[in-house]
Amino acid sequence: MPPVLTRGRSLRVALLALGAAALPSLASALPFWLRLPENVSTYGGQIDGLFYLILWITGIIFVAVEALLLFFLFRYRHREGRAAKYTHGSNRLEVIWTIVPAIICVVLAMMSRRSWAEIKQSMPQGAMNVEIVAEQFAWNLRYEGRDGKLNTPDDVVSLNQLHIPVGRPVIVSLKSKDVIHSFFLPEFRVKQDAVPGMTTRIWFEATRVGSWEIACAELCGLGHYRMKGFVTVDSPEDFDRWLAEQAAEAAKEADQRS
Ligand SMILES: [Cu+2]
Repeated sequence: MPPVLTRGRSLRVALLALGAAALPSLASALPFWLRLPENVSTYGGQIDGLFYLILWITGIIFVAVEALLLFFLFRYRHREGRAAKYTHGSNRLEVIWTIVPAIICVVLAMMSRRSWAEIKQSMPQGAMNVEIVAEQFAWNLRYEGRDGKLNTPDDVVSLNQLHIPVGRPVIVSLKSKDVIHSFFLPEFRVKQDAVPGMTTRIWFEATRVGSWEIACAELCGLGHYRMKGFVTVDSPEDFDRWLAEQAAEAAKEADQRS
């Protein structure tokens, strides 16, 4: 027996199909200065689709409202001998412009819910773990060493240099030593506050090799502008080599000290 399509289900399927068909074309119709930066994250496309959809809806409403405002300013300008008329307004119009935005908000919430659950509420399997501690004005990074566990003697630490392998999810445990910072990777569509006294977990996965910037997106003090790091996405072999080099260097330094 074919699956029964209830009314709610058909509506959802129709909305998703409409969204899937319309979203890719939304970005290409925008001028370059309204487009988002390059996307190198597996879930970036979903987020961009929602952003562009909201931008189009609010953009069209903004232009229509401003055009009407100008039209009415001109149409009902002062003229000698024309008296103002008092009106109670229109109940029907008020119901329409209350219900239409409410429906738009509910549809957007339904469309965002799935992405939110996927990105924020569950962590991927087989991910690499990195601990990042923000402080005024730097990013302290800690990688799991050969044992695949964090906070053991073979951990590798680095300052402001985040290296990750391409095609493997990374889970970041984010902390702060002093004030609230915000870990921002624009090209990965990642932005998360680092709050003193708590650990926040986020994940992302790179789709291509390259180098981009880590920014702090929270005004965290006088040196906020120079709280900058770099994220380098390596091939898995290059990443393993980099991690081994860092571990060897740390071991040499420890030897020299003792
Ligand atoms: Cu900061």
